[in-house]
Amino acid sequence: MTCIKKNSLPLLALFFVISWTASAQKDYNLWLQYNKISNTQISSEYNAEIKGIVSLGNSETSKIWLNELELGLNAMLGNKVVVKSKLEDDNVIIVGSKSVLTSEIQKLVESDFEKINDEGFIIKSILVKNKKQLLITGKKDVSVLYGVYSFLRWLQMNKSIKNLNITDAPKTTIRILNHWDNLDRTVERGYAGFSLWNWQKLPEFIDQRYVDYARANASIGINGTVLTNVNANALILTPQYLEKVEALANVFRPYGIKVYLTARFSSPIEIGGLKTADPNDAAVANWWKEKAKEIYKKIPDFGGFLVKANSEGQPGPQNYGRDHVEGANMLADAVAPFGGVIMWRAFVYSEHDANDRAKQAYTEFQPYDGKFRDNVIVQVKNGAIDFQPREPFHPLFGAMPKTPLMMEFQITQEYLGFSTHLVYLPRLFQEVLDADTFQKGKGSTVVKVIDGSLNANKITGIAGVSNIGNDLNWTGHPFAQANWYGFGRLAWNPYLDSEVIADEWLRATFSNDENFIKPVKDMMMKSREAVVNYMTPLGLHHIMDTGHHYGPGPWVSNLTRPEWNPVYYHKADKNGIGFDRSKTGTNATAQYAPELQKLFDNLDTCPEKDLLWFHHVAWDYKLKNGQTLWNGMALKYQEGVNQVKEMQDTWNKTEKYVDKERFKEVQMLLEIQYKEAKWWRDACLLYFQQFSGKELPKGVEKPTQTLKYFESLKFPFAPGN
Ligand code: GCV
Repeated sequence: MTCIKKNSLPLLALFFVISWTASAQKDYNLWLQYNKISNTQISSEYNAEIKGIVSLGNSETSKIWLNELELGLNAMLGNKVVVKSKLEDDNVIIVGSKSVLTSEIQKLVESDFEKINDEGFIIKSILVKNKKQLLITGKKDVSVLYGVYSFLRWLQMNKSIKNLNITDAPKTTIRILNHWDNLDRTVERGYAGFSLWNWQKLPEFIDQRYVDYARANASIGINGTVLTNVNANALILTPQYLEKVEALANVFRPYGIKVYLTARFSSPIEIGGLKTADPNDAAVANWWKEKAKEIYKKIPDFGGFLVKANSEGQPGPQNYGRDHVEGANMLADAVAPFGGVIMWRAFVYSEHDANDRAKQAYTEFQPYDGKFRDNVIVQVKNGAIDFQPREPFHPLFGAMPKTPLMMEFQITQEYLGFSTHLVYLPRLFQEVLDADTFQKGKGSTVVKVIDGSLNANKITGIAGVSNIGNDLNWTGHPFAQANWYGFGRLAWNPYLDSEVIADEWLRATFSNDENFIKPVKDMMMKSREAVVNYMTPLGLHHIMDTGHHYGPGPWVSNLTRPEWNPVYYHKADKNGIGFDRSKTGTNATAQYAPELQKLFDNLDTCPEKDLLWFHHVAWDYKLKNGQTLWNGMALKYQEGVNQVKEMQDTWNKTEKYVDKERFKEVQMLLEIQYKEAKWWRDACLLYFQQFSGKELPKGVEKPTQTLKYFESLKFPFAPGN
């Protein structure tokens, strides 16, 4: 029996505090763990190749890269790397932007500089006066910083550095997080605590979290952040708040991150004392011009505004009989003199339009093609409804060739199990980016619309609705960090493979042990299909409980706006299930290029993953695997549940590769996910069974509760609402 002496208690407590802190620190450190390299061959190679650092320049950014290099190298190599003031020995890392390199070194990488844009970087083994050195450089300081993070990632992945020759540059200009953070620090659709921005203590109090947030973003190439919710509050534009925004911008600047704000269209009335916010009113236009001047005086590199107008009750130009172009262009004129942009959202649908909600954004926005100012970029969600587990790509992509369109992904898991379900989203993002729009013939993929290459657009961008809050681990679920990471990596290079990103993230976050990497990567890659299977298989969508969107609610039919009711989307009846968007239905298929229209219209060629998105299909319809639709659907729900069980089995075998705390956290979260996957399966199948009138097929577990029970569940305090 262990006996604890009385006076040893404080020591014991200290031990717990220390071990808790170290473990919690891991959660906090995201993918920047810089674990000590255990592979002796690799660590001796690194020790031989890295004898010191010579850092050139003395900007704030250069201090950051030097700190980061020291931190990363010391931790990974297990000894202190020497910082030198000049180049004497060989095997030194030389870090600095183009302008501070000696002409001899500049010459060595002349052709590499031609391959990169302003934000790109070069990492190259070079010979200077016959001595081997490693150069990290770029045209601007922030590009050097990107190079440093990329180099450290390389080491985190234990790759050889003997002969490096890397050039890399972002393929999009705006790589931005959209925080749906309110001024009271609640976060709309946020599942990781409260907002990071402590408005009450700003501008004087600079929370270390702001610095760490900027660091994490810079490490994956994110270069912008919209601090406030698209359901905007005009107060953010008052002097009282602008000085707080300025303080954040000052923290983010050396990390290459620009601050943007959401502009509430009615601000001239709410905080400007005007009687109208009509964009064609000279006083209104002038008010915005003056406001822009005021902001840029404080924040010279302010990025611009993100606007949600005339959508879900937000004010906009239509309140005055004007259109989106008039509204966006008026704001664009206000920020243009300072180099600002307007990101105008195309997420619109009206309760007064009885037509298919999925068609409305296209119908409204497509005719505006070519009418926006050069500094306007239209921000389009990945699908035509709303961030569902699976949606066909939004038909606007490729359909507005004369207008830059930016992608809006949702990193926070509003419709994908909040921060309790492990769902690796880069898989979903990649599916959308890889989709072929056929708008300029075969190969006109969404990614080519986004990077501007299809239509030679100058501004390009990808936005991600943030999943970050003040939870210790930032994102609620340790694996939700991979979605932040993956978003950033894809925003930098939307052609990257999601599996490669998962591999990087796992190595940088947990371990390089192949016995861990292989099964866990596999689990991540399958997790997206699992959530589709247990929530909305075969093209079903928006059948979540309404309002908070937590859990299943296919039965909900009593909300005033028809398109807020799940019954609007699944249309289950005695004859079958699904939304007929083909030419026999709402003809939404006509918004796609003719090749796709034909493909989607025809039941035989419509991809089964989108079947019920485009068609109302009989319960006895034969799927490609020979099952009837009813049986196939039920089996998909069961498959989703089984997949979560497999995820649990996989994770349970990883204990020896992961620290205790994160191992346990993920284990508990998977338990919730498993329970909720079964809830989804049982609730949906019991509900749909009323219409199909059929038995559950063999292999599908019988529900343990009644439909009445599931319908009675209420979640008054579901987060993020
Ligand atoms: C910020 C969905 C969400 C809303 C969100 C909206 C949007 O409707 O449920 O919370 O509002 O999308 O993207 O504007």
